[in-house]
Amino acid sequence: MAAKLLILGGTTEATDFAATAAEAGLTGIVSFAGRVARPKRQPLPQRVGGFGGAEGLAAYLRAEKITHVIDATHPFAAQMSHNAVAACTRAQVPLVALTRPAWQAQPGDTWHHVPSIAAAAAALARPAQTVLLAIGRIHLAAFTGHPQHSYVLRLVDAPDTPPPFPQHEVIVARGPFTKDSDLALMRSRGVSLVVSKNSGGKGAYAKIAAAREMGLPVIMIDRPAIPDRQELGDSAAVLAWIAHSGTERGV
Ligand code: 3Y8
Ligand code: NAP
Repeated sequence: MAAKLLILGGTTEATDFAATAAEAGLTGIVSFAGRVARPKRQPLPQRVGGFGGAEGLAAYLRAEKITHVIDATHPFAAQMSHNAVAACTRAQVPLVALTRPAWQAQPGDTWHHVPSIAAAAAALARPAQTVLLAIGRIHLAAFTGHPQHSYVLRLVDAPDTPPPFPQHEVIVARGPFTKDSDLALMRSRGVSLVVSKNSGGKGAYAKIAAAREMGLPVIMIDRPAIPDRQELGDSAAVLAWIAHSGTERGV
């Protein structure tokens, strides 16, 4: 039976792999949660919306006769990754994660590692500053306990209600970002502190490189725990895995 892939997307790596798979003549579908108004067009057919938990995903895998799942979601999409492990075990479908390594501090970096979004908010208990809060929209509410700061908020879509911060500016922009554009943004706003997830990859790194150049501290949120699964680091390795794991199952 020919391979039919489900790519759990939402990252640069997912888009790159979808192009690789399309060029290799593979069929499949790229899946988005529906977090932003217009998800990026993919080189394969795409779907938008949750599956209804691990159970819903297992049912989807069976109904769509998916032969391989590639979890290329963001390292902070921990629930999706948990569900993918559970559903692929239940539906007996091979699963691999396409991941990118966490960023490592370079000489000149001043990082304060925190284990969670809540811990990052707690670390803002300090005198008023201008803070670049570039962690998206979903977790903004966690930071409302420190209204002394002036926040520069970067969001993919314009918010339908003003974010709950007395002093804030919304920058509506979608990555990937460049160091020069982030330097210009951070200098023009007088940013003196950056809050970031340790997302890895290139698309979100610009603010980290800009902080280093400006000698600014970064509150760096470490990644959430994700269950054990096979992890690969590039599209070619995933293509090889698809070829190999297919034969293993005798499909
Ligand atoms: C909907 C789908 C591609 C993928 C591009 C990557 C890079 C640019 C940088 C900052 C950091 C942030 C955020 C970010 C980046 C890439 C990648 C990445 C960070 C899109 C996309 C979807 C999302 C969802 C969105 C979250 C938000 C997070 C903004 C597409 C553009 C902050 C993560 O408004 C919301 O609800 C936004 C939600 C999850 C985190 C959050 O908690 O708010 N991503 N981002 C996916 C879906 O519906 O399934 O249109 O491309 C994808 C990308 N965003 O193909 O080029 O690979 O990581 N995304 C973070 O890293 O901290 C911005 O501003 O400096
Ligand atoms: P999450 O908290 O791990 O997942 C919450 C629920 O959203 C999941 O249980 C699932 O709903 C649905 N979901 C998540 N990703 C999905 C996908 N690719 N396709 C279909 N349903 C999905 O997820 P998240 O952190 O909100 O991330 C959502 C999306 O944004 C993912 O595609 C991720 O790659 C992308 N993204 C996230 C971040 C981030 O910082 N979190 C950054 C960049 C991109 P059901 O349980 O109903 O199936």
